[in-house]
Amino acid sequence: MTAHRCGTIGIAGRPNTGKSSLLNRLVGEKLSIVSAKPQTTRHLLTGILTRPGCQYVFVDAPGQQATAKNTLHRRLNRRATEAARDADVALFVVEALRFGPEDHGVLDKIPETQRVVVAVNKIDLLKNKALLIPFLDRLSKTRDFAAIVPVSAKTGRNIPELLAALREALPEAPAAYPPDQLTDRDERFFAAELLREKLFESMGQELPYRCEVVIDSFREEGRLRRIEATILVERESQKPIVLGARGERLKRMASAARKDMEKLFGGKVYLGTWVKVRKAWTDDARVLRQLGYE
Ligand SMILES: Nc1nc2c(ncn2[C@@H]2O[C@H](COP(=O)(O)OP(=O)(O)OP(=O)(O)O)[C@@H](O)[C@H]2O)c(=O)[nH]1
Ligand SMILES: [Mg+2]
Repeated sequence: MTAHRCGTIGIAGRPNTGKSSLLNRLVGEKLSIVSAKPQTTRHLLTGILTRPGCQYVFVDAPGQQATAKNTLHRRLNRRATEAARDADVALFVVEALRFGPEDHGVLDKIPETQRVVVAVNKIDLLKNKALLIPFLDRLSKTRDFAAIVPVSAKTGRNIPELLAALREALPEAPAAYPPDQLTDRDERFFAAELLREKLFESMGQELPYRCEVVIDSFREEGRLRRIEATILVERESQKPIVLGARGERLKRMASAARKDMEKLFGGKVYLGTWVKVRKAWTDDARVLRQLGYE
């Protein structure tokens, strides 16, 4: 019999390569928020997959940015680096046929001694599959990787192969979590994240980066979860944009978030939303600390 394996897998990569999508696909549940905009993920999130003989503890992290423009960015970059460094294995996610200076920059921050498995994601977008072979070849020369696996988080292609490669790289250890545990985060966390995802989906290029969601209260009343959330913006002028004409945009976003919460929590949700100004919070170390960005 082969020994049981268990360990942490820190997901790393530049913004938008599909790290969160991949975590969701690997654990088979939508835990991490996803958007077409870069820098969606801000918090470390554990997703646990328990299989016979192996427990995978994935840690999703913010995308590592080449240039940090404010204090928030610097905090996020630190989180990203630590997640890959402190894990048993780093899962380095790149986009198929795209390996540029930003990707190199992320790789350089992962210590040479760390075991690294590469997921070459978004292969479903490839028109000419023949180009993949030379790309994988080039990639394999940049470092001594434990494995390189082309995948698609979108279609699920080669996910079993990626899990097999990760298993090989994990240390021998007993399971660290009960087999039915899916994550280390609570419902309050997911409530905030799901609303933040709607801000990323529905608003323009700049504004989502100026917004944060804070859960003011989360109460269970019988089978109903009563949640009050505040959306923080940086300036007064941003408030009407979040609200939209007659508050329609906020209503739409809140309704979409509520539906996702009901699906994830498996019960009815009441969601109240407010918009408030917290001046320049992305550059205010004290506010960032209050918001949990150490
Ligand atoms: N076609 C295709 N799109 C993908 C795939 N994986 C992710 N995407 C898309 O890529 C975009 C970014 O996905 P995310 O999962 O948010 O990427 P991320 O690396 O977590 O991004 P950050 O958190 O911002 O660093 C989204 O629009 C996803 O739908 C894939 O395998 N195929
Ligand atoms: Mg992400």
